[in-house]
Amino acid sequence: MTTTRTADAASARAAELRALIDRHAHRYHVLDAPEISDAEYDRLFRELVDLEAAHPELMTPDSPTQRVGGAPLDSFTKVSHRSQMLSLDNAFSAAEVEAFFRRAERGAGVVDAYVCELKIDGLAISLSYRDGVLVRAATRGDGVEGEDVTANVRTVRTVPMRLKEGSGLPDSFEVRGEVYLPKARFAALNAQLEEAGKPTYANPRSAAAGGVRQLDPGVTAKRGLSTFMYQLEPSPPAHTQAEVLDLLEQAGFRVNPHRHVAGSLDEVLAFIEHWSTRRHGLDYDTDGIVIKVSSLALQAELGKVSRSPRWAIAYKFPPEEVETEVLDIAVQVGRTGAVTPVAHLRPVLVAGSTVRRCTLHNEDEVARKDVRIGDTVLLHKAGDVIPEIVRTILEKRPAGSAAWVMPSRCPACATELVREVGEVVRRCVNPLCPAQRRERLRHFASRGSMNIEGLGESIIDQLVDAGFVADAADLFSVTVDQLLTLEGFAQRSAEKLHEAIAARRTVPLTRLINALGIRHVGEHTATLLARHFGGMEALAAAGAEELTAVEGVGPVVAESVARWFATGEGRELIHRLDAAGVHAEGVRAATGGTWHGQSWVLTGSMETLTRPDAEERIRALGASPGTSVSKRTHTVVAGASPGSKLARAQELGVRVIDEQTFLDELTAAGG
Ligand code: 1X8
Repeated sequence: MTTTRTADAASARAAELRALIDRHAHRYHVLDAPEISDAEYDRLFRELVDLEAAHPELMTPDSPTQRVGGAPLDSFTKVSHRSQMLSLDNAFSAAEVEAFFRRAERGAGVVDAYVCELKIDGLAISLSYRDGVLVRAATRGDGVEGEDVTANVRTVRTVPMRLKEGSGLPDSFEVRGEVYLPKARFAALNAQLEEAGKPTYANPRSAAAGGVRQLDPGVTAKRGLSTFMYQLEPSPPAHTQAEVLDLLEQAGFRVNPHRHVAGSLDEVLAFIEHWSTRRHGLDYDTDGIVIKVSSLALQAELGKVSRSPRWAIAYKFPPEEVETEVLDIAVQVGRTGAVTPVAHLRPVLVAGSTVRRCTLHNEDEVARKDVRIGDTVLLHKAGDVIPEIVRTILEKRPAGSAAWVMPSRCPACATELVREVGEVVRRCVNPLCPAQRRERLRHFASRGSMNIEGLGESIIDQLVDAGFVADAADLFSVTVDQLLTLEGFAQRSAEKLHEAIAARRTVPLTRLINALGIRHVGEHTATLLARHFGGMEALAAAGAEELTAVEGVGPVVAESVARWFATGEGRELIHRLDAAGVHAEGVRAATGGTWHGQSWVLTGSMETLTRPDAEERIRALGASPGTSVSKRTHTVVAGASPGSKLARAQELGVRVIDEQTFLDELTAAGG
């Protein structure tokens, strides 16, 4: 019991927990070698949160619990760097790297070693430590002054809040490096933004910058940023750049493992060659190789010219832009009726894979780029992942070509397409459109939805063409005999697919919600809705207002969900799926609860309840315990020594009650 612990024991345990959590977080995030399970880690973390809540005087600014919170900032303060953050000169060829070698050796005499490092396409940051504790994080800015982004950078798991003991680093120093967003995170973030109908990021770099320059650290915390550090300012006790990297690693910073000490130009060129193709297999963007004179004494001797060091250069990989031809621009009808122009391309290899098609997003985008059928275009991959037409090469445009025009009718059902005010997409609004049906069925069966094994797109097409299936519910009444009439099926394969479909009559609620194909609802939103409502009936009964109260669900999404369940189509499908025996598993027994759909936030410590107990009682009444205060928060319960959440609640006019009132309301609500 934290409340009966003596102050000394509590203080000792808090220190112990901090050390344990730091150690395991480092093993997990930096070394990629966890020693304990996630659940065990969460348990330690939870214990520290509770302990600090019970003994606020034990809270320290470097506590791992401080990574998550922090009140949103209004703007960033300017801060000066300890010394100028330099920018690198570029080299675009082996000859230019050789010229750099000659310049360096002319200035410094013999250079025995160069360090080659991957150039990370992220955002430069500088971290200041004093007596082993992170005190400030700043963006590069103009190199002399940057912005104070400490609250945000504290949420980045690879940034140590406190250095390991005996790291041998100076009492006060800056360490510099890059913050970046892993490619996989970038793809997931954009998918989520697209799902919510919000603008997407052009590449991981801009998504990382958006994450660091966030006014709300809570948003930064969720983005999944990572870091690689490479410079120490001042540099003693190291004598070489190679030692600097080792020292940083030992102190607990994440340092890129792909580094190489080279003794000759040939060795440097071989390193460049090695990574020129292999870089596409990394989980982060690299746009070049940084080559540095390793000796720090020689670096000092070489100095800088204007804003660039004479002891380093950045070899830039040739941009991965390739030319190809637009064979056709087709339009695709999505499951929600959105009509998207898609360029069909002469197949080309770019950033490690062959590209045949590329979305042009919408008609405005086609017009802006003036891409035409027959054009030769420059193609690249945004964030090394998503193919994108950079521009058309006008000099190569064939004579007599015409600007592309969006069809005015649906290519599948000839219904007049509608473009709503303020929208960039045109939609087919015919709910019976065969193209939409087909896409909805594909989506229903797909891996992220019902995940029906063996039910791929071509079989769905066959089932629709044969007239066996018109909507998702029909899938469950397809017979083995019907399957046998389709091309490519034999007794065994027909039975297998029949069984696979039947096996997915019961799926997790998240999958079933996602499978419905509601506009703006993908895996992410489906998870939020499933967690909140616990069952399809509760979700179907919720109005737009109640949906908006779900954390992470905005008014556009709420409106879309409410409308779907209110229309004949939605109701009918739910009813037919139900009749076909399709159900969500693990549905909460009691739907509703007196506080159903409300978000309650706890701050400060309580005398009679531990935080987990309080949260459990909130959940039992159908509400969800939230971690941050927003306009949608129903109530904030303020215990002793409440934190910034109380101030935030007051600012937003959210209802605040004390512990006794909370207990009274729990009792009154039957909790
Ligand atoms: C910029 C970068 C450097 C390194 C990696 N990525 C970058 N974007 C490195 O040295 N490993 S150094 C640098 C700079 O000095 N502007």
